[in-house]
Amino acid sequence: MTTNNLQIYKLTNTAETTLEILNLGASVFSLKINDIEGNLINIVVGPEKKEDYITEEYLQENMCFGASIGRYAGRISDGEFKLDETNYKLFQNDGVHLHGGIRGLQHKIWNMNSQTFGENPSMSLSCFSEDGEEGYPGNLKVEVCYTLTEENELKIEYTAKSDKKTIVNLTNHTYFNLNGEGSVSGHELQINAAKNLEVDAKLRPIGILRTLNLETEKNFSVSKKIENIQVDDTFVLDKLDETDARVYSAKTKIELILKTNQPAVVIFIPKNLPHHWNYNTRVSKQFPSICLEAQNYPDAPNHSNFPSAILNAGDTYTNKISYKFNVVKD
Ligand code: FUC
Repeated sequence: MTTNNLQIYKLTNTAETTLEILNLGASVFSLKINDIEGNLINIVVGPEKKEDYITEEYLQENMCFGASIGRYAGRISDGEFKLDETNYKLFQNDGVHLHGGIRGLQHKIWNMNSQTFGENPSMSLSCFSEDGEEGYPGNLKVEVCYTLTEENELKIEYTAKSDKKTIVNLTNHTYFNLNGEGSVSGHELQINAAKNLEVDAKLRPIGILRTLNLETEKNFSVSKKIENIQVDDTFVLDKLDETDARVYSAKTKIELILKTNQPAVVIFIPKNLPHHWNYNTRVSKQFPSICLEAQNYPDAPNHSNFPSAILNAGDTYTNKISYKFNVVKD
């Protein structure tokens, strides 16, 4: 892959909000939004240059900045699963198949299909994963549609179709920082989830849904400030409310509301980010960003009590994610 293959596409709505999408991984490269004082700030954290996304370090780190992830987002234990009495072996590293493996969709160049301008601008990109790639059955066609509404809602819709029975779990992996700089410690977080998934030392789900008690520092069912803690957890969405999660910064007064048709959200607040490249915003070394990855449960193909991740031949998989941004006025 060369730099010549890399393209950035832009959507701008009438509120001046601008979204940039990189064709590598159909990744959210930046999202610039007006804060309470009318300053346009980039609330998406990622490598500064598009060329950074095709370095060997980028591939190895697999941090998936802004990326569309698949064929299976999250972990699959031992890189194995069974479908109709057939065992499938996937690429794995130390007992874990992560984010679709080393040739996951996040490392492919996606095709630009179409783009609309004016009000509620949108774009659609697609990619293809052939039968047997990384060990998955079925030729899989994947499409993503990004829409930026006039109300500052970023709508992401993934669809996928296979010619054979397979498993699929896609998500978007954007790192947000609602201050456009510094740390997300101090942002408020609320997740409409009473349970998370219990995992082993390699972060592989063991099949148990754990009720979060109120004292647990990772219980965000009531809005609270993000402290200096690393979070890498799957929250099981209650689905009792209109919204699924909310992040808010009192500094910029920017609020992010997540809504999805998915059963879970993986919240990822890394302690640090890799140092191989510069970042596009001046983030702190510690707790610089938060990802809200709407998806099915990791390792669902290996747990009969988890929602099914099976996609039958000819059926359409759909994952709808809405990140709505409001500037809260007192
Ligand atoms: C999240 C996490 C992983 C990983 C990755 C980049 O999905 O669950 O642990 O580090 O993102």
